[in-house]
Amino acid sequence: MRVLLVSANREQIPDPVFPLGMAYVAAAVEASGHQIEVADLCFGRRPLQNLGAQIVRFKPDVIGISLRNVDNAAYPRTVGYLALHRQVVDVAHGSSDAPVVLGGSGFSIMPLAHMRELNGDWGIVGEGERAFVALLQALEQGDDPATIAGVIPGSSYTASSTRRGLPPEPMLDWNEGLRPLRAAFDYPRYLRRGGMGNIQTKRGCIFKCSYCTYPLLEGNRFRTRDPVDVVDEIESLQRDFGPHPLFFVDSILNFPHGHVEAICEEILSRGLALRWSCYATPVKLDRNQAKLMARAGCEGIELGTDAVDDDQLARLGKSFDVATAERANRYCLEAGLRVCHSIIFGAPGETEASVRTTCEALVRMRPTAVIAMTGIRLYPGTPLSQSLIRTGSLDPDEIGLLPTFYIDPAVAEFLPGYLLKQAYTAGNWVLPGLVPPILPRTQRLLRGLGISGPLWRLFQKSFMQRLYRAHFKGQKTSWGTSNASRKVI
Ligand code: B12
Ligand code: SF4
Repeated sequence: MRVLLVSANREQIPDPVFPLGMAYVAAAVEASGHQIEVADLCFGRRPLQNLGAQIVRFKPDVIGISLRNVDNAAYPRTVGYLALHRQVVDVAHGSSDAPVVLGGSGFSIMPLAHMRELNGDWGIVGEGERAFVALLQALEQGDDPATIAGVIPGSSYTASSTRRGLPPEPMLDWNEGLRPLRAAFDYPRYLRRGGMGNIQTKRGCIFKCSYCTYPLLEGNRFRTRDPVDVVDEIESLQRDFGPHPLFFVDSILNFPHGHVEAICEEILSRGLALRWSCYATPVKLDRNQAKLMARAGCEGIELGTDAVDDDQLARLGKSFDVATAERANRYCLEAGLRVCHSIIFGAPGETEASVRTTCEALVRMRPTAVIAMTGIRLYPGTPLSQSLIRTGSLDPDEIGLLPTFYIDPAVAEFLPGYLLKQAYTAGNWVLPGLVPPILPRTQRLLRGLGISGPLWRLFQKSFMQRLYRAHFKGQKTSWGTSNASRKVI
């Protein structure tokens, strides 16, 4: 079959992100003998016109569309991507009769709402490598794709026939050795535009943080990849595209204990000079781990700390306490790693006192940077949403494509002013929903100077204070729709 895969993401803040998930799906589709083309809409001025022309020329039998982001999950300056996604699907339908299959992380968080809003013919929830290939096979053979695990039908679905045999296991088996088909994309363009190369060493997360979608998207157990295979891929990336910074896209790279250690040892044994960064948990982050990561080229980690107050950590379902977070922070700084803490203010139970406790601890810990969210974007199926629904505080219909945020009423008024003051005084904070982290023109300037990798590692107090004093109202900060309508509970 002729299969066109479309990556709809045009967001370039904080940097353009290479569509790794779609590159995995492309590899699986090509390996199963289909003819593929990709349309990556990230760059260029006329993505929709180009897409239409490509569809007319290529005449695909099936069009798969990857929807990565729903919105920027930031309050109150929310940016949504639904309008762009609608245009992309409309172009696909308008240029061809081929069935449109929706997938990707953004889609998978709210598949039914996306199917309703975007009029897809089929949707694939979760990992696409196996389910999409099985769907193509079913379409080719006239079987009913709706019986495949992970596949959901669109509104025009009428059962045609019944598939024989068991549905395939929807999860990828790393032992198959599948590698993302980067060659089908303009990977170097992402690097030129300041993006990082990306690589995945495992899927899943065993933790149960109250608001988090990652276990829902990737599964609630870790499926780790052979460290030798990971470093083989890293080595070929650096050879094929020249030295460039990498981001490990794992939910958390440093857990389970031993996995990142094995990857670092392999990097060191091959003498690779790398620059990389990752998400990490304070859990079991010890001195040795921090030192080893630094020696293997880690230049910064983003710790999912969320709060530095024991009661608040417990309420957020975190699996560590303040002492562990402070120790992890210290070990990383001692090892020469830059540390950015992700913090969420306004979760249930937050009080002015707990906000102050977290802020004071962050001053004491002297991290490189802090990314602080005001309120929590609610997603279906997370422990937090389920508990708010159980207690009658939230109607399930309120969680949708137009974001609903939870901010504890006890701090709703207090937070914005207080956080802005904290950020201004500290000079190393990003407040994504209150102050745009970076304006596109500044980003272009920095990237034009050859600066890549996470920008938070470069924060200077004087620059950040100028940023906070500037007037942002009305400025376009992203490719999405600014101030997408939203609700707060
Ligand atoms: C790593 C990461 C980042 C890194 C990326 C670094 C890099 N260079 O790669 C950074 C920090 C830059 C980042 C930024 C942002 N991110 Co982010 N990120 C992630 C994370 C943890 C992993 C993404 C990833 O690469 N996964 C690995 C690949 C292999 O998986 P995948 O993309 O899901 O693809 C699989 C399936 O989805 C499916 N699939 C994908 N495409 C297709 C297509 C078809 C046709 C089919 C059938 C299937 C299919 O099959 C794939 C293979 O199994 C996810 C959370 C998660 N666990 O998924 C959030 C996530 C994608 N991010 C999210 C968001 C919101 C953002 C930001 C908007 C945040 C912000 N305010 O700045 C920005 C946007 C940046 C941009 N330019 O788009 C959200 C998106 C959903 C939402 N809420 O809108 C997620 C899901 C986290 C969440 N909150 O739930 N992110
Ligand atoms: S916040 Fe991090 S540790 Fe917690 S469930 Fe999500 S990915 Fe896992």
